[in-house]
Amino acid sequence: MAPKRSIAELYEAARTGERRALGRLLTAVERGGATADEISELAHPDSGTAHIVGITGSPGAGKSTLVGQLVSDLVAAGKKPAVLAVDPSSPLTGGAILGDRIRIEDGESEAFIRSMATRGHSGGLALAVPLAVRVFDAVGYDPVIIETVGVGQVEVDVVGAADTAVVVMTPGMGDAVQANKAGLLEVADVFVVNKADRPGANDVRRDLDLMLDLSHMTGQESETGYRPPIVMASALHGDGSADVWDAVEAHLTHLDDTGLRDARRKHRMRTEVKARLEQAMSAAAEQALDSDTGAGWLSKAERAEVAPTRATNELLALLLNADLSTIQPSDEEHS
Ligand SMILES: Nc1nc2c(ncn2[C@@H]2O[C@H](COP(=O)(O)OP(=O)(O)OP(=O)(O)O)[C@@H](O)[C@H]2O)c(=O)[nH]1
Ligand SMILES: [Mg+2]
Repeated sequence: MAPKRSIAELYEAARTGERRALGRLLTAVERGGATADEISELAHPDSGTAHIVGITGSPGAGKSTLVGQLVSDLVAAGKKPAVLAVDPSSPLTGGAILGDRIRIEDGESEAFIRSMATRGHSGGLALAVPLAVRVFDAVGYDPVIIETVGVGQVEVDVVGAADTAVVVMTPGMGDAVQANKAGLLEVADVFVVNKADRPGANDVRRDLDLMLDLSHMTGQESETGYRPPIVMASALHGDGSADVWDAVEAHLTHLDDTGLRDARRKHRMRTEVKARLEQAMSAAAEQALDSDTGAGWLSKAERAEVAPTRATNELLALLLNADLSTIQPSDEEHS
């Protein structure tokens, strides 16, 4: 058996195109902890060029079908796309893997498709997705496509932090209204009305157009003159994917022309560091509570000798004086 390779060795192998090494790095990214941090240190200097595209929309909207089509088109055009299909581990689906429906033809080995499970903790997603994207970028994949169901705030954040956010809708069920409620209207750079082979597709388009008219004065259109296009598609039948990608590329051109791509990068960095900070702070809070001092303040509060506010402030003072670098995420965060 070959000796176990170090993270640095795996990274170098992934850089030269070894898919198995890349797969192992991504598994480590998913687990988080110190190994994931090491991967981040290695990959960061090599990353920053890939076009990051988020694709979201309600369950079953046809995201994976569309992504599969886009990947075929991109590979045919000589590109090296990567796809990260984020699995929200929904109790409803029993954590069924979203990426399963992304079908890749034989010979399309230039593409790399990966499903990422979050194992029930939303903090993991906020940390693992940006790092996985960074790894894909660093080892030479471009574009990097993230597929996620647009249900929770974390998913909206993930997609909103992409260079280009694509929101997929379908006829019926008031999708446009739902997307508006979920906050997807603000983050969308391109709208796709998929399943345009079904009745009602034009109604969705009209609803969306109206909503864009209404948000016109406050949204990005008034600031930059960019109005998210609405692209009709029937991904299952191979229709519209080329138009979708044209719109995605036009958006990237818009970002470059206006200097907004840098703003997206900054926003992305802030979102990632904030998520890391929040996770570190939460781990630190647990540690403080488990310490002797923490137990002391807790029992004082229980005996009504101090109010919980006082106990909190005392522990907070302790935390802010502590060396945060010595605080490691607790084990259950990563198991
Ligand atoms: N009629 C029609 N059906 C489609 C179209 N695109 C996808 N579908 C079907 O819709 C169903 C869901 O497609 P997926 O691509 O898995 O949808 P998804 O948004 O990735 O689903 P989740 O990842 O589970 O949220 C499948 O049965 C597809 O065959 C389309 O353009 N027209
Ligand atoms: Mg899917």
